[in-house]
Amino acid sequence: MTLHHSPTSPYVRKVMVVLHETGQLDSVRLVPGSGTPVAPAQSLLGTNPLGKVPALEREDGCALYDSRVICRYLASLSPKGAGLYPAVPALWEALTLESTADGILDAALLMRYETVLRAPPQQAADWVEGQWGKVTRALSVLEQRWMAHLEGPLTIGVIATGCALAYLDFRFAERDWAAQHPALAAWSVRFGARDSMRATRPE
Ligand code: GSH
Repeated sequence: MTLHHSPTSPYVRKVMVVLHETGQLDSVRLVPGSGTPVAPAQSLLGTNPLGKVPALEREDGCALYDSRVICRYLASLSPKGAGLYPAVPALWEALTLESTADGILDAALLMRYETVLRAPPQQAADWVEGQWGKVTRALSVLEQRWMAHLEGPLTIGVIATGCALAYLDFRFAERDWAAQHPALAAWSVRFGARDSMRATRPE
């Protein structure tokens, strides 16, 4: 299989962590696919018309895209992947946690694009702060409602949360989210020590 990849994409990192945790690293060839909405990677568009990484070309030539689809597919290929998607009703918990973490990433990425792709006079500060409001509300809910799940067995929701918090550290360190969310921050440090997270840390 071929994975269109970017070393700094947190969505790609979700996929890479799943590959590590399920022992499937050797089954995937990585090809560079970094791009932006204004400069998509041309090599990627034949696989994902949306121009986003991650995108996976399966052995049979079919394309899968969106990290949620790819992670679930890869987990289905390995006995070690079963626990990442527990049986219902726990499945709904894991998927909702993944959606919360991905929502943090969606808001954070919009903030990032606003500041790196637009000239300062075009940047909308209230819109950026509106995105950060989504992030901080979600962080509060993670800390109030989801710590037991995060401390439990590894699920796709746990992996997505680890990748989302690490992305905030990577791109928005100056916002110091950890100061307001100490329990979540302590969990993030512990989760970041896993081999799969250490091996996928962006430079
Ligand atoms: N929902 C998608 C997923 O979970 O895979 C989001 C993927 C995404 O936005 N990837 C970014 C990208 O490729 C890199 S972090 N952006 C290029 C673009 O939006 O054109």
